[in-house]
Amino acid sequence: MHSFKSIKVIDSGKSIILQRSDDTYVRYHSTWLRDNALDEKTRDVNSGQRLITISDIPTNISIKSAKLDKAGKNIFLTFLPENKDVSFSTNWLESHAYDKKQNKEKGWIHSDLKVWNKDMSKHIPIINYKTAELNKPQFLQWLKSLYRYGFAKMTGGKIESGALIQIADLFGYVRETNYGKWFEVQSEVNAINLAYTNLGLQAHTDNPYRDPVPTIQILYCLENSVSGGDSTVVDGFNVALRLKNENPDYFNLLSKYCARFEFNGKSEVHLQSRRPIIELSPDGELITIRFNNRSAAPFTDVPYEDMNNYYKAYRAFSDIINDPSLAINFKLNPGECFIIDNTRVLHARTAYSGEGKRWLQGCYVDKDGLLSTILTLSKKL
Ligand code: NM2
Ligand code: OGA
Ligand code: ZN
Repeated sequence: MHSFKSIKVIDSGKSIILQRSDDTYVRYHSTWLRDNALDEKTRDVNSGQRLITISDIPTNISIKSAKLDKAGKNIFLTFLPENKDVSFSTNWLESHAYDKKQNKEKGWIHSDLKVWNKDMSKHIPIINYKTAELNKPQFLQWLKSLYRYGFAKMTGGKIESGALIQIADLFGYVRETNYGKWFEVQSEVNAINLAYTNLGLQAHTDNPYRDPVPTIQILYCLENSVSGGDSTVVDGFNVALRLKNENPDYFNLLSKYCARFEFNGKSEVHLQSRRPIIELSPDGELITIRFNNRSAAPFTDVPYEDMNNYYKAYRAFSDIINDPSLAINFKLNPGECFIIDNTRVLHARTAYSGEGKRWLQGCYVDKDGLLSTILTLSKKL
């Protein structure tokens, strides 16, 4: 619960300044406040959506008066030239404050996320399918962990084809691609993708050649009686942070230039993308890792002068990805699956052969649905 001690109009009505109980200050602009007014002429009561456009706000807008209630819990503003009264709660203002130090360091990560290494092997977020269905508080905790670590496991699923879709339906919506609503990960003759062979696969993110890239991936085991075929997951954000720590120039090269990715199989599909291996938002947030040796296209967006170092950086990134101290290893059993944030966590498998069969199914799910489920479930519980 926040409260303010004082309020003042400053800058000829173009802003207000509020004094907090700890004597720090926070400012807001008149245009920003008017744009974000919460009254029913500005925000539709049913949808919560904004009814006005930015063009509707007078360019000469200013704040005529600003008052604070006794408890310091609400503020009351009058805007000119509309002569419009608007109020805001202190809590709303604090949770939307922008008058603060901006994070300028490249490669920061959201405070809800936690990077991990091999040590997480002992506390992998794991839930039983039935529990996930029936115990919503436990399910919510598990979803939050999936978001926080970009990795979680589920056990006790049905050993039947398509069971993974029931898991996807628990928290989101399947993203259908040319590989289908879900795909069979099995060794095939004349495989259209190396994933459909018995070869080992270096840790990678899926489908970097797709735009937008698939966000959540479920890999579900129906049979795994071969020798080999073990799974590995690696936190790509941790890899990127370690690269930055060891060699900031390498980190910069991989985030500054676009790589290219391509899938041009014999089937009727030709996918291409142009994105950095380490993608940062304009304000430096680490947002997406794209890494897949099988689908990297020739890099043509790195200047000649930087290509040597770019390759050194690419190799250094790969070496960290291969470092066993960052990896969690396990063998999936029938009815088990793992779920990863494909924009962050890489996955690998060892080669397999011999007697028996290995049959996984995979699908992609949109991450916005996961976040939405976390928020709505949190409100409900
Ligand atoms: N599969 C399994 O991104 C990739 O090409 C990895 C994806 C074919 C959907 C394999
Ligand atoms: C994939 C993949 C891993 C496995 O299908 O994308 O990486 O364990 N498979 O077969
Ligand atoms: Zn894969």
